[in-house]
Amino acid sequence: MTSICLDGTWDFAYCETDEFCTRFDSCAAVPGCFDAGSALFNHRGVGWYRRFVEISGPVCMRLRGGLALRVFWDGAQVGQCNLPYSPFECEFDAGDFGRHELIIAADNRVLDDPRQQFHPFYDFYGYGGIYDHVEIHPLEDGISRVEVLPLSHTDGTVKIRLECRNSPPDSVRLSFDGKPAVQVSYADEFEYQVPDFRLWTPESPCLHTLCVDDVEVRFGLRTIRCEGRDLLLNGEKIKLVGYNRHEAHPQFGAATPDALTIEDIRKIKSQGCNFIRGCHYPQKEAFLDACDRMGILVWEEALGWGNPEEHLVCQEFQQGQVEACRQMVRRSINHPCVIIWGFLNENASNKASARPLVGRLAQLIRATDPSRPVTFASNRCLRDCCFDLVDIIALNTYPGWYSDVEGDGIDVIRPELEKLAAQLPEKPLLISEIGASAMFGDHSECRWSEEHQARYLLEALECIFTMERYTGVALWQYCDTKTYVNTIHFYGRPRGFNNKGTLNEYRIPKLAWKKIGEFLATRRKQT
Ligand code: ADA
Repeated sequence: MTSICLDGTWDFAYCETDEFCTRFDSCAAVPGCFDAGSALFNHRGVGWYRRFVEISGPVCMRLRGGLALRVFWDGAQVGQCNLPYSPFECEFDAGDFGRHELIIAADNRVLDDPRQQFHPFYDFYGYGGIYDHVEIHPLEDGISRVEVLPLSHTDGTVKIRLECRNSPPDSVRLSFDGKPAVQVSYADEFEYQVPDFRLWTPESPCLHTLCVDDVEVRFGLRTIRCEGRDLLLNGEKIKLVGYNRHEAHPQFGAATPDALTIEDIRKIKSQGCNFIRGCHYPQKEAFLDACDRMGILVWEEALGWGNPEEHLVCQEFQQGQVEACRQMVRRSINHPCVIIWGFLNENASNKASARPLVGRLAQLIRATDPSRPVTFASNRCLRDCCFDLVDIIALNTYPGWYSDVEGDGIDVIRPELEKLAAQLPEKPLLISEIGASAMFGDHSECRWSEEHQARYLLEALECIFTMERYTGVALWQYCDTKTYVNTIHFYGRPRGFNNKGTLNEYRIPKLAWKKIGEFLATRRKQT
């Protein structure tokens, strides 16, 4: 199954409506976001991308973009994805061998309609374009998909799941790590012991390959499960320490170059962290690959942000969420770095009407992948009524930052975290967001200064390390990120950015970054 990568310079046109475009008067990079560049900065409309491809017969095209994509092949629509950031597979018949016209329309218009998956009030910019590499491959008979789910970290047993195109063969060839293949009878699902297995851990992220007939996948052998208040990685209690990270950069939008993504992960790892929450949508493949290789533990989540009751009860919204979770799990299931599945960040989970959707998504994910815990990040904290539906309790809390308090607000962090720890049910408890804004270069020592932010985040970290009850923390956030200005966030988002990054949007460190590095280095020496 040889994929053709379609990255490069495509013909391009921009229109304000979605009328089919025939005049391509410009060019654009794929991957790329048309509204991040100077010509169409902040525009909302439809970007039309075109190129020609030589391929024939039944094919599958993989792409990821926003906010809504439509795919046209020789003028006819062959696919559509209304799920922003979602890894999308588009299958169609490419026809006879020859030169075919491929057009992808990326629509970034945002409607405030409950049926939509992206909303104007989300606190991150909804870029228009093709966010990730575009690949196309011929669909051939035989094995079409291989999933490997680790079952045991002690004897190396995995569950192998196979999918076939057309009728399954009687037997398949299995080869681990390039070793001589063994022939086994075909089954949709079976258990197997990986020969000479090595565990995947953050310290030693060993990876294996499995080749089933002609399909090769990479996987890591590790287990992750909840036991009482603890999260166990390979049977041992683990503390997660890291950041929330958006896939964004002012010059590239959501279509960040892989080099930047990999460098971000390297920085986070070398600072002494072991965890990234990929907020608030499915991640790009290069991110997951790099986390697999560098030993970073990942929380991957489906798109959602502060969705009110009105969205949660809307049939079309629910259907979109179900499909987004399905696509995310299907795409990322073999990545050992992913240890937590999430969805619906800060939904109205204090309302009973949230329970059907939260419960449905958790069940759906577990049915496809019973090997990882499921959660959502709650900002309803003690008022939440959905914690019984998920495996980990994850809280977004900003004590002393958003709350109205005297002074710098830092001394309220510990009491607040103690209060939450004392009152929440017996499940692993994670702080999925905590942070304070700092304007890059502000050294006034007041709120919004780099000094204040550094003190705030150090206190949060100190609490997490000294309070046994907490399974970990994802600080908010790795770097500053572009958001909307004309919404409810206006007063808290100077420059149109969420300024709670420990680096600015160009990855230049603020004081907090340096201080957190020192803090983690000292802790490493002590243990
Ligand atoms: C929320 C949300 C984040 C961000 C943050 C903030 O918790 O999940 O996306 O908006 O608040 O900066 O206020």
